[in-house]
Amino acid sequence: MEKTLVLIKPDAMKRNLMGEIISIYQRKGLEITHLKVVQPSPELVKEHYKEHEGKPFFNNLVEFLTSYRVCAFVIEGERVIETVRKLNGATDPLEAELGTIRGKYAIHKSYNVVHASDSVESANREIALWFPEI
Ligand code: FUP
Repeated sequence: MEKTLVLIKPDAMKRNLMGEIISIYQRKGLEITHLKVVQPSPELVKEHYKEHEGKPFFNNLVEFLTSYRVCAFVIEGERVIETVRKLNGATDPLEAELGTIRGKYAIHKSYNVVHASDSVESANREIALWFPEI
C-alpha cells in the first residue's frame, strides 16, 4: 500500500487549524496510521528539505519550520501521494484552487500550511526521518 508523509506547518498550528485540516483528509476517506506533534530540530528540517539547500528561500524555510510545533503524520492507501497533493493544492496558495487546503487557508508561498511527499521515494525517505521508530 502507498504511503505519504504529511506535515501541518507552524503557521497552521499557531492558528489552531490542526483539527480542521486533519478532518479534511479523514472525511476524504484517507487513513492516518501514525501521528505526532513535535517541534523539529534544524537538522531534521534541513535533511527533510535537502533538495532545496542553497536556494534563496532555504534558510527562511528552515527557520519557519523550526519556529513552532508541527503535526506530522503518515497516510496510507491507494494512490495517496497524488490524492493528498491534490487536496493540498499548488505550492503557491495564490495559484492553488480555492477548494484546496492551501487555497482556503493560505496566502503566502513560504507559509503554505501543509507539506506532503511528492513521490514514493520522497515518502519513504521522509517517513524514515520523521518516524524513525516505525
Ligand atoms: P511542495 O512540494 O508543494 O511543498 O513545494 P516545494 O518542494 O517546491 O517547496 C517546498 C517549500 O519551500 C514550500 F512549501 C515553501 C518553500 N518555498 C518558498 O518559500 N519559496 C519558493 O519560492 C518555493 C518554495
